Amino acid sequence: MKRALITGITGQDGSYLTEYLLGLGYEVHGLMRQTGLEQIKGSTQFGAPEDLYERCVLHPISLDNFPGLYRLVSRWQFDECYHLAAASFVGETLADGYQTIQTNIAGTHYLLAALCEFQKSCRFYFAGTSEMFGRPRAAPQREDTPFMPRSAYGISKLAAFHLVRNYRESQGMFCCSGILYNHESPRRRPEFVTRKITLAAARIARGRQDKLELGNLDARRDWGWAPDYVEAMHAMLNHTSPDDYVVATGELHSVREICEIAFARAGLDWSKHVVVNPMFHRAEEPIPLQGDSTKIHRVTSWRQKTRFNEMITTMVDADLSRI
Ligand code: G4F
Repeated sequence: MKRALITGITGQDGSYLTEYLLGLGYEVHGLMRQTGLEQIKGSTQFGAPEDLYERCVLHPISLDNFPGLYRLVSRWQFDECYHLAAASFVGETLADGYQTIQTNIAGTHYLLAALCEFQKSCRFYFAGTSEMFGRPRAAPQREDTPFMPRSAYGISKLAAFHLVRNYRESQGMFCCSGILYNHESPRRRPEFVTRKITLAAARIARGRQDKLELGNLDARRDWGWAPDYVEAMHAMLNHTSPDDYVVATGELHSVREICEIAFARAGLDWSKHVVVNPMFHRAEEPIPLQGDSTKIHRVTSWRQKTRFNEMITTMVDADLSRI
């Protein structure tokens, strides 16, 4: 039986990856913060199965607890480590980004250093992001497109990405980074725009809310389905050699399109409920974040299965049934 360690196990991706790996017969271990069970209850409110974490071995160690990480990795042998934990909200200013930069870079370095010391053969996945491209010079972006991060989050992820590459090249470790574009699901936290919209559509349909305030309706992103993307992470670590891969749909859609699909699914006219609030506005780049996944398609059998419309309607249905 293979044993995997997941950091960020209670997040959207961590919960889907846990289900996927348990289904493949893995023994799954997860890192969580000391706040313990309360945090787990918090994550199940977004729709992970109630007993999911009872089927795992949980370790209450935060990423800044280097002695704790060191002890864990010296005691347990892991076949695969999925490093998903991160401070992950893009909409903060650089001046407020100290915590993001500290957590995302140092946490990755701690974990890699401990694995390198005690179990170099453990395969390591790092959750990179399209935010590393930030202000891209060309679209669609591929693995060789120059990085130009424009947020504390993107900068921290890019620094960690280079750490991962260095452990691969200088220490010979099996380290991969997935450069994942936006990926969504009913377990997405409501501060992200897809879930903010699907939840509001459901609440308005149920008479719990009247208006939804959004930023730029013309903002476009390459949005994929989170359960598909965790399968890409596993495919990378189970390939014959380590590398970095863009994981994206290659399609662009706008915030307005999400509103149209989500509100229609809830039986509503979006234009009667959505209002623009400049407080949520973020400057959009002239060249969009749009990924080219040719490489992972060529090298592994991974394919995206769920399309944009289905993703949004599934999220609305989940929110309608929860309210
Ligand atoms: O849902 P978002 O907040 O996601 P964002 O900023 O693209 O970040 C997500 O994807 C990244 C790429 O994979 C990850 F690195 C990151 O961790 C996270 O998962 O915003 C999406 C778009 C943006 O263009 C934003 O300006 O929606 C636009 N938007 C328009 N109105 C809004 C709103 N975003 C939010 N959160 N709230 C609004 O009212």
